[in-house]
Amino acid sequence: MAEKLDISARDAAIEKLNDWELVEGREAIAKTFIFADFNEAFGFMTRAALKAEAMDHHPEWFNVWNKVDVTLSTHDAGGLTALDMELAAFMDGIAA
Ligand code: H2B
Repeated sequence: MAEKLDISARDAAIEKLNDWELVEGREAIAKTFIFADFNEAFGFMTRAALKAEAMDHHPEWFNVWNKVDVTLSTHDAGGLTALDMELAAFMDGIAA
């Protein structure tokens, strides 16, 4: 099972990401992705879903038209792990 990152490793990993923020009140990171339209937003979600399934690590997310709110946390570990950072970096890469 993935190990929870300690605070300094967690903060260093978040720094390397593009605009992800710690969620208040729980150990998770979140980001809102805005796309040109639903087609682009859903394309992003489709690519991210395939990656998530391959990793067996799944996002919490909410989509309205061109907007995708994503929250990442490792439920099994009760906090943030390298898996969250890997999936966040992947999402940054495909949204760029
Ligand atoms: N996704 C996330 N974000 N955290 C988990 O702990 C997790 C997951 N665990 N996807 C996986 C599935 C686990 O429930 C299955 C049984 O491997």
